[in-house]
Amino acid sequence: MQVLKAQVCSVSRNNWKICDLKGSKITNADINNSFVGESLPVVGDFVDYFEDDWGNCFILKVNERKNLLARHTKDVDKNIASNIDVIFIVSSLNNDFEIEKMERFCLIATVPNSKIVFLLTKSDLCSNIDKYINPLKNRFPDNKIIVLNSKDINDVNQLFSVWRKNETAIFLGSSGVGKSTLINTLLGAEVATTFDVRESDDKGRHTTTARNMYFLDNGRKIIDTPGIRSIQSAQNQNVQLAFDEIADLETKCKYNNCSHTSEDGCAVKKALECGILSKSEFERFKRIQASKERLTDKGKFELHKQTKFLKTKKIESRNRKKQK
Ligand SMILES: Nc1nc2c(ncn2[C@@H]2O[C@H](COP(=O)(O)OP(=O)(O)OP(=O)(O)O)[C@@H](O)[C@H]2O)c(=O)[nH]1
Ligand SMILES: [Mg+2]
Ligand SMILES: [Zn+2]
Repeated sequence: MQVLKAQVCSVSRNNWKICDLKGSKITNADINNSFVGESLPVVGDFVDYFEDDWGNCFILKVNERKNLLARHTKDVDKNIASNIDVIFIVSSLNNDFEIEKMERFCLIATVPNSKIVFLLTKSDLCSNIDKYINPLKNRFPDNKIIVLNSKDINDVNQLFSVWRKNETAIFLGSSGVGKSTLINTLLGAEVATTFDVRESDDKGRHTTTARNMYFLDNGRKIIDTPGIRSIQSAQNQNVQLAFDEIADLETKCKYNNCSHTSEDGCAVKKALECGILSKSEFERFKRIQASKERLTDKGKFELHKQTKFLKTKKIESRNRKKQK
């Protein structure tokens, strides 16, 4: 059996597509029965795979990730993408804009070895841009903000000032903010489906359902994602980070035994620096954590669910073989 290398370029529920490193040849892939790893492959992952005599591809393992974007929910599907250099948090300049929502996206985007840039879309439809930019600047003074019309290539070219050749970027944001529209403008073709937002409140209709990576001619890669439902609105939500969100930050540090003081790749430090986490909040978290002896181990739970999924797959494939 010859072990080959590829990158995961599309994930939709439990369907994976892999491609060669230039993105020219794309094939469906399944998870091999012997798959080992803490979590299932996500878009952006470099993987080892093999091809059987019938041309079917099976993923054997995920190579070490530079970083992993994930969110904490009760869903199984909490991992978003990996190996990202630039995270564009996208919002439109209209009623859908909420600073609390940007904070939540920032939390997801706080991963090692990457930078966060805000994209404010639909500038062509907005008459008071300052109303949106000013609070964002106040909240995140260190992050770049780009204002644009997603359909205008001259505007979209601004992205290349923060996104270099051979870097991978991702669009994160609510439904309807123009993530797929940006993809189409970048590629100069209608490769991603887009759909009008609701007029009453500017909310999108969850048009994109898969995570897809696209290859630009200049060596850059871009990932389109579905609008995240749980971050649809932060109204009536406590702005402070939830307990499990801070716990989640700690799992994103580069080193397992990180002391969150001077290590590089420390996600907690990064969150403190960019202002989504305050020092007092973090102190409070540590106190509560110390007093809680049996903190539910989300990681183990997640792993348990994924192992269960793989087991089910094994049984299915065994049954298929029996039927043959
Ligand atoms: N005028 C204008 N319309 C825009 C702009 N960006 C996006 N749109 C429109 O907004 C609607 C939603 O855009 P999409 O690209 O589908 O949004 P999305 O973020 O991909 O949404 P989901 O796939 O549902 O997460 C479409 O009708 C787009 O044409 C913009 O900058 N200006
Ligand atoms: Mg879309
Ligand atoms: Zn740390």
